[in-house]
Amino acid sequence: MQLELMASMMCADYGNLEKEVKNLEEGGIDSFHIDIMDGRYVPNYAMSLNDMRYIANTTEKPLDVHLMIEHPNNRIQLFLKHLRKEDTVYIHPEAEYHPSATLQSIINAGMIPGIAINPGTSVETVMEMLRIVKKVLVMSVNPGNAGQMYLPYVGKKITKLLALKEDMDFEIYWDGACSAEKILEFAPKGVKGFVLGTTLLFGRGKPYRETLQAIRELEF
Ligand code: S6P
Ligand code: MG
Repeated sequence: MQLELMASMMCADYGNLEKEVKNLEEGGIDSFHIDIMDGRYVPNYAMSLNDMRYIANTTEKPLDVHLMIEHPNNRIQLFLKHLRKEDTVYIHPEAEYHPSATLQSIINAGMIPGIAINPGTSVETVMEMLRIVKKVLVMSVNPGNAGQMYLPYVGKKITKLLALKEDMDFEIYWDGACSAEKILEFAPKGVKGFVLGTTLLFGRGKPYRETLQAIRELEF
């Protein structure tokens, strides 16, 4: 199984953003993970619309847009109009009254619909949305910040999702504190992709190419 590796761009060096994008591309990254925050749904701001547009104009690789904003339905078109068909948009179901309507807007615009599931959110509460989405982003930390500790109870939820993914036709992705150990443990079970942040990729003093190659060579 070909692993998908996404770079968490809130962890990148903003003094050299274009160079960061190019180095990641040359290193073999599959897509760029864009953490959009509104300071309300999560206690941080991180990236915003202009950062997303800049990266969209700098690369032809897909974007993986993770909306951590209240009521995404009110603002979804602002994001969708800058995206391409191969891009994914994740919403947090708790952040909207009618999240399935927001997912439908993503589908209607031609992008790939996804939901992000917080550590404290159960599979049961998002069951109906699993029928709509193509991707499920499992948060193994609480959303809002990079560099947090892995929350071990999330593992049980991944096991539940793995049992549902074939019938309900979605893929599972990992976001938060992603280490080589976690990839080694969860990729063979069927987790399709991993968001790489400060734990494994950024600020480690190693060229991205070296890190990404080492991940691709992990033996499952
Ligand atoms: C967290 C965000 C994530 C982080 C990523 C950072 O709210 O959704 O995408 O940026 O988890 O990775 P790490 O290895 O620093 O936890
Ligand atoms: Mg994220």
